[in-house]
Amino acid sequence: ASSSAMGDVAADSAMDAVQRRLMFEDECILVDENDRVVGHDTKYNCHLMEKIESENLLHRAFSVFLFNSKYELLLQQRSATKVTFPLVWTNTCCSHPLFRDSELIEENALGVRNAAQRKLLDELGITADDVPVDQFIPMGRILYKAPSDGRWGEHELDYILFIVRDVSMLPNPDEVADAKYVNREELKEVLRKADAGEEGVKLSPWFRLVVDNFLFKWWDHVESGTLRQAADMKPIHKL
Ligand code: DMA
Ligand code: MN
Repeated sequence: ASSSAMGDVAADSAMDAVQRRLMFEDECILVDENDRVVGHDTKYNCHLMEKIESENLLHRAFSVFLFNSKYELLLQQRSATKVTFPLVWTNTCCSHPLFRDSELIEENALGVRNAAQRKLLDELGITADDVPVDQFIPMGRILYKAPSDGRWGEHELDYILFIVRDVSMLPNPDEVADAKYVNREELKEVLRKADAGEEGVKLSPWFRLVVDNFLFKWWDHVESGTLRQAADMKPIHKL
């Protein structure tokens, strides 16, 4: 046990300083499989695969899909310094609502929408007036588990939020290596390259789950302005 503890200390001190701070400062919301709040724990503990398995830790998260007025989807490539899933391509912005009053509000997923607004600014420099909280449409909830490299991984109850807005952005290099808008054909090309194992085109597991289960049908509703009719927050899809 002591040698593995030493290994962990060495690994933690190699962690990027910005990401390490977030690992200990961010207090995630623990939920059960029905999305009822059961407690809270550090982002660090919530993403250690060993803890996820031994204590069955499940935490609440969100994934934003932002479309511009040409109905193109904004993708981001995670920075090389992210502890989990570095350099993978994924949806616009992902993170966690924190264990604080403003982000625990359950009515119409307001807490999650508040967190999404906070992280769009932090990760992409998109200001709150460009993404008003009432413009996020909670489309559904998924539950999934996915290992990253080594000790880390995800086990999340993830709220899928769509928003259609033209925005200005200034990506934060601590979080984001690259960002680009894609139309459906361009996304399909990205998927094809990822499936072929092409260098530099790895996708996050949660993005892939949403792509394979929901994205293209919801994209139709983006284009026809009928997203609110397509939303269904009642089921929790175990993927
Ligand atoms: C966590 O995202 C949320 C999902 C849906 C994977 P993240 O690792 O980007 O979190 P953070 O931005 O807080 O580091
Ligand atoms: Mn997480």
